[in-house]
Amino acid sequence: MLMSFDSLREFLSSLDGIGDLKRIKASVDPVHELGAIAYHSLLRKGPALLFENIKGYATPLVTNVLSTDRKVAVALGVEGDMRAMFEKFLSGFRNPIDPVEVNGGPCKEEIYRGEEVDLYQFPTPVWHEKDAAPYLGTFHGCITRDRKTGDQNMGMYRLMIKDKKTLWMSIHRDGLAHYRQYEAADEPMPMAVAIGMEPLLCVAAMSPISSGLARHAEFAYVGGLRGKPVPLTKCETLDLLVPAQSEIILEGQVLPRVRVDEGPHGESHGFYGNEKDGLVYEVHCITHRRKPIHQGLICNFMEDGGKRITRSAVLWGKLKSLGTPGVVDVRFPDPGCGREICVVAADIKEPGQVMQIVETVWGVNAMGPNWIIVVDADADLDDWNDIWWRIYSRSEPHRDVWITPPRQHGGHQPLVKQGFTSRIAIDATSKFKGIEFPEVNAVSRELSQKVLSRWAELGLE
Ligand SMILES: Cc1cc2nc3c(=O)[nH]c(=O)nc-3n(C[C@H](O)[C@H](O)[C@H](O)COP(=O)(O)O)c2cc1C
Ligand SMILES: [Mn+2]
Repeated sequence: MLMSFDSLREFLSSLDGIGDLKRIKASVDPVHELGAIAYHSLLRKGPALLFENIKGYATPLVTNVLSTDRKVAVALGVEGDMRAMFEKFLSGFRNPIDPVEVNGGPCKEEIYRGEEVDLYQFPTPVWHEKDAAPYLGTFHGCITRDRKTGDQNMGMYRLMIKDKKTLWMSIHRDGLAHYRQYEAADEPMPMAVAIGMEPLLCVAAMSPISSGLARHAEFAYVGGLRGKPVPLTKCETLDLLVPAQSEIILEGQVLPRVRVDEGPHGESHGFYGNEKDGLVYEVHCITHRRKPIHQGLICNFMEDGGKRITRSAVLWGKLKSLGTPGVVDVRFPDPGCGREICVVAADIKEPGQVMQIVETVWGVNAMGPNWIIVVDADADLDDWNDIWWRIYSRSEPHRDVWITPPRQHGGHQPLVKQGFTSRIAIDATSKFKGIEFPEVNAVSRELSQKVLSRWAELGLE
């Protein structure tokens, strides 16, 4: 089943084929209830959820499309272990393919302009109980153009519905850099929003992809991943190109010199947050497929989107290119919101090697993580029971835990909002600890396989 997908629909039918898409026919309230169902299904590593009967709406909404390793593997067209996924993810950077421009496209099957524009036409959830409003943009791409070079960028910046034509947004990085150019010229910034994209395009929108890939960076990257160009089509009212296969496109402009207090909204660090420098996006045209599928996610430290995999892949690639000795695997697990906690598995052969690894990870990753745990090469990085067991049994706090003085930090969690925090590294390996560790008493792999092959026969399935 190695393939690439042109559209969200194709991807969903592939998930359906392996039993990883659940159609929910029961009536569900978009205010709080839908988000809570999505959250509990995430915790249970459930399938993608297609809500077909959202109270008050005919349009369905899909969520949790990349919430498990298996679904990310399908999106990447990879079979095999996490390392195969890392390599595939990185291949898009190595071999980018420029997008192609096409005429029209499915995203233009229906077009609404001016007074016909109504953002409330879609079943947009109030995802968390204390969110200020429905959030229409939670797993999408905001597309803007560099005012000087003409290059396009696509980033995922959340969008809160203010009224039927207005969204408030929280925007940083490349999108904000574009905005500042327009604001300096006292012009509104043209922006298009694509919702319901083939999921790798969402992965590109949520990843820092611009550098080194020149024009249309996010689209060239996904073209590289898919081995074929992403078809883009012209907006109806803006000089911007958007993915032609999208379910829904918004066209509009971000106002210069206007700031609003956006939020609160549940954020990926696990707390509510608001953006005091929020921007105002006015929508003047909506195009969409006939019978569109709306899409979104509930933000939490554990969320849809697979960032624990994509961020791990980026670090893996950097450590590999630097030839960091001994590193065999890395992971940014969900509880660290995919960025603040890093677990590294390494084959330790020399004294001091663990510290060398820690400093390299901090060196290549200026924004974090502020927690690093180094474990032996045989650890299961996806199993917190295993990691915690190693922390308590292989590290002595006075000797194997290192804490730095506070330094600049890009994290957005409440404690470090001022931009400073200290960092901690834990050497939870068994090497150079002054003892020969006794043998581990877990059931061996061979014996495990043998008894597990009898599981059904024993009536345990
Ligand atoms: C679900 C989700 C929501 C996000 N919301 C925001 C947001 O509201 N504002 C923001 O600046 N970044 C947000 N991000 C992070 C950006 O998407 C990320 O920094 C990305 O690199 C931005 O694109 P850019 O590098 O092209 O600017 C979010 C990421 C995810 C996965
Ligand atoms: Mn970018």
